[in-house]
Amino acid sequence: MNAIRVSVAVRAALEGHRPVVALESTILAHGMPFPRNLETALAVEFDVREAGAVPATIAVLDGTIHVGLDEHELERVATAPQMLKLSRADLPYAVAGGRDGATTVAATMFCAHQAGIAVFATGGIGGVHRGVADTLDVSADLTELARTPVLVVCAGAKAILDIPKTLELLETLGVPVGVYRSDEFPAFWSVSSGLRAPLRFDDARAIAVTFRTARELGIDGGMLIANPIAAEMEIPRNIMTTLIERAVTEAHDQRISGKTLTPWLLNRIYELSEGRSLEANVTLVRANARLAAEIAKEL
Ligand code: PSU
Ligand code: MN
Repeated sequence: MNAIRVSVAVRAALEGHRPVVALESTILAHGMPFPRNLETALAVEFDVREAGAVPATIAVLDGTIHVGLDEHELERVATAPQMLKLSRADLPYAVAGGRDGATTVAATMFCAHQAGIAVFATGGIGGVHRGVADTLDVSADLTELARTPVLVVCAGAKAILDIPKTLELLETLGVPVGVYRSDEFPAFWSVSSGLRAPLRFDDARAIAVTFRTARELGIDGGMLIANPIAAEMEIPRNIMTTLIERAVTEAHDQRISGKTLTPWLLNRIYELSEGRSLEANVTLVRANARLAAEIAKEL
């Protein structure tokens, strides 16, 4: 398809059946401030390469879906003021209109699959928002996991979401959810969410074998692996809870809703935590990239 441009390095890796890890761009354009976002993008690509795989950061530039960005393109994603936030529903508009946009987990999964990439690393996924009974705000990331056969490595879900309902919906949608080397589902900055891991995996090979088995059984859709943040880097749950509740209340009072809600909450929590959350965020994304590379090698 003409709308997709796969970089030379990524195409060579795919043709040579070498491991490739997809990376999203919304976390860069809408999830972290400059210049930390660009530094993180470069560091995460470095980690994927060092672990023996080829990184493929995905974004839409001038209406073309780019799978694999060079340094100049990464800088554009990290600095352009008019980057749209693109979920699955927004991709046709951005491509048809020749626009620039960063891809969410949902859109990145879709584009990765179109390019033939099966493993994708990110920070946190979208999910069921608090107050869902009033807003029906459920991230398209969950329905994408139900329909697109890409394995997503994350650090769990932030408590800006309703984590129990997010796990319930993933189960309903038939998405296997595993936690790497823990019996508890992690909450992004925190090792603990108080919720049990639906499945537990202790090595990358077991994850890869399970994902391959889903394909062999004809079970559609993706798989979610949560990789808990390293204990020495975590921000304990009780510290985050106060900040998150304040941000969620402010968002509600200011009637922030729809696709701006997640970036708004992330930015507000960054402000409220005086940037402390950011270093933990960078650490966990890098760890997820390395685990994703190990899984991609096993596939
Ligand atoms: N959650 C995070 N960090 C993020 C996002 C979610 O902890 O950067 C981004 C991801 O790109 C995710 C998107 O796919 O927000 C979800 O947005 P929404 O809730 O509007 O679907
Ligand atoms: Mn939403």
